[in-house]
Amino acid sequence: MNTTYSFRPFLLISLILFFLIKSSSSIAQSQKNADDLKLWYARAAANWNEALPVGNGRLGAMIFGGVNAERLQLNEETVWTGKDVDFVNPGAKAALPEVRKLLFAGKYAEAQRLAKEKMMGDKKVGSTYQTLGDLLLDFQHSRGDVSNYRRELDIDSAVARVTYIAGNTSYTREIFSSAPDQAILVRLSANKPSSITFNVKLRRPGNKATFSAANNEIIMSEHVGDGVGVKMVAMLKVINEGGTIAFAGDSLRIEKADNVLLLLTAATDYRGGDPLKLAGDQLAELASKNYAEVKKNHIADYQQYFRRVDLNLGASDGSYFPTDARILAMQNGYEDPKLIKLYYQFGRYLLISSSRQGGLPANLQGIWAEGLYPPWGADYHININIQMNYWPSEITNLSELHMPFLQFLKDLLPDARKTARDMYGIKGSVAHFATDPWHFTEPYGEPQWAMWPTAFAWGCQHFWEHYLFTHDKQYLEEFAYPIMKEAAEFCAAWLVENPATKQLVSGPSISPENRFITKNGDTATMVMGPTMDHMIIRDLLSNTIEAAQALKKDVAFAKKLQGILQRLAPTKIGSDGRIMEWVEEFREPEPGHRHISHLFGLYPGRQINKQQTPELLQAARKTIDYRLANGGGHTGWSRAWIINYFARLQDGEAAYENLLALLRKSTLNNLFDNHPPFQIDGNFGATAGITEMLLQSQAGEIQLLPALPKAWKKGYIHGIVARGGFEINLDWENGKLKQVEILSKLGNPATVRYGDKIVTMKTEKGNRYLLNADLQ
Ligand code: FUC
Repeated sequence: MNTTYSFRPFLLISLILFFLIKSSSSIAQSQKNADDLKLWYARAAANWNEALPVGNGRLGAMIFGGVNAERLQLNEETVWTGKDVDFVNPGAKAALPEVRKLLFAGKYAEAQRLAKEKMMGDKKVGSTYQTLGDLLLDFQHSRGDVSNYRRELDIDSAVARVTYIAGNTSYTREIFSSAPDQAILVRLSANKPSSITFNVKLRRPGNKATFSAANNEIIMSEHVGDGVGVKMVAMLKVINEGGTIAFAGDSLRIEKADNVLLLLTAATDYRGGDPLKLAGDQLAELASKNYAEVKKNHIADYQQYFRRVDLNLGASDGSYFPTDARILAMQNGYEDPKLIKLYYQFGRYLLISSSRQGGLPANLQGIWAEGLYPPWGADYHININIQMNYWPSEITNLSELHMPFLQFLKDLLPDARKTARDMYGIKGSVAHFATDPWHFTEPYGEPQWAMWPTAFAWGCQHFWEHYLFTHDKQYLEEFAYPIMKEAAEFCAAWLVENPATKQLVSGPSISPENRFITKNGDTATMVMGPTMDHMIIRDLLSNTIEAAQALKKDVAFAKKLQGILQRLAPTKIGSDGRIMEWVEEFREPEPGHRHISHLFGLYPGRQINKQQTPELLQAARKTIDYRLANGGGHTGWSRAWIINYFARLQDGEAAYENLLALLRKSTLNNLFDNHPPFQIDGNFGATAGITEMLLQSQAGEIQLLPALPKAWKKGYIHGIVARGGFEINLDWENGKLKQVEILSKLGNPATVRYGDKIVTMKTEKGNRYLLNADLQ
């Protein structure tokens, strides 16, 4: 791919023409409103993938912005069908030795058949995340009479706006989802009195919701999943200034108001309690408050997270154009550093808006999902996707927002213990490829994705990472370590000796969701000892040992884990120089497969690096190159992982090339990542990847600008975080470090590296240290 596109004047011209024809906004207006931290459009969303997301971690809306018909597609994070079910296959324990024997004998297809029959659970109760419903506004402005339309999402304040002129009146809709007040607010205003006339109602697909109305309120209720799921309630209150309000069928009709405020609350019984009372109490409390005050509190709450990081990658003309035009321009070869900045900060916006303490973690779609059957149930896939959601959390200074995922893993424990015991006859905790808010951990379906027992172990990496960034001993002792220990106990008992090599291997297991061709031409997936399992187990065991040492406890247990590590099958390089994914050098039916699991040790692990494992580093490079040469990176998250891989390989140009590819091929008009369809992991993975290009700290050093591409000649990133508790302000120019300011939050010593220069220094808690390009 050609990465050195230069700006082409004809593109700018074609963009201008494109938008003069397509929209009613003028270029002059566009220029006036150019802003780095706004997604904006000169037209309403034509479909869901163009709508704009707001969220407070729990309550979300996708804003379409139609002039005559506004739609807010609503979500509440606990609107799930399903229930807690136990579906361990009781025959698994007995089949386990036989499956292992077959695999050791190279009888892959037979082993797989047996595992499917005897080890998979039968999940009879389906579960899926669902929409809460829609908030619909019907304005009936006279058609053809609208100008100066603009729809925007300001990610610096987490407020969305729709503005336009109809007739001679300017209209403004302002929309946000407040965390302090747990509600979505829509404020409608106009520059002339008595101008606001519309109908408003709630709706839910499936026609099973019930509605009631009184006191300018509409209440929508449903026991979702036909009674197998949560009971949900959404409540809307309309407060008008001026004009009249009355019920009209299933809607409220507002006529000739000066301003109107719509308040929306919602609740379910997922955590107990009466949803009607929960939503009702929130609504009553909010209704007594002053709008300006509520908005101010929302913005302050949001900005305490968002404004911790500031990024500048250089100027571009792009920010004068609507966001969809900028994506189009990127697709046509234009490079737009300000769009990359917007995309980066949008990733942080999405985490702040979908993952708040006390709530569920961000699912496959964060919290934003349409309809009753979103792809993959918008569930928690734990064989890459949800882990990727949390890759940016610590490094982009959103450490608290990591907690919903850590708490969720803790909440899996009762089920994870039961599955370890009943399925494998082993102590400790285990989970397989996916789960849901009812916390199932058993495998079901096809062994190709399900027969994979290291999901929980991978999740445990996040416990240790949170500690590395915060050095919070109390958290480690009381919360994280006991869980890591249980997962390590499972792995210790799970590994078996390979009779041929005497090494310890994990299995039966897969390399997530990849397949291989056996010598006799069968396609299979299961082996004894897929590389990824060993990388994950090595990571978990090493982290657990370090945690035990930090807490000065469990000396004997740590020694036992050390012994296991010494016997664990090592990562091997194949005859073609690539890291081996499985135990043998199989032929691959899909050599560009989206999962590149066997490089876990490169990222998010820390087992492969230049200093200690140069051969593996070279082999990792070959592995990625081969995947890419065979069409790899075709899903958004896969491309995002590749950016992180190249950042860790310290190849800024390749990381940048893949970042451009992500924006060009896997990004929707609203900047959502495209799997396809929309899946949020790629947004989060790319935000992590951009950070990894600029700062790394996994190898005991704070490494500055490890993968800075030529395209980012001058810029800065302020407020990102390194392990050990350091907040970093980095500035560069002419492609070289200019200065770095390090805030020591914990008083730990710091080793700082820039290229070949290294300096080690003592620091004092709360002090800032300014170093120049020579690290002096
Ligand atoms: C993993 C991936 C798929 C998809 C799904 C939700 O299993 O292999 O591509 O992202 O999760």
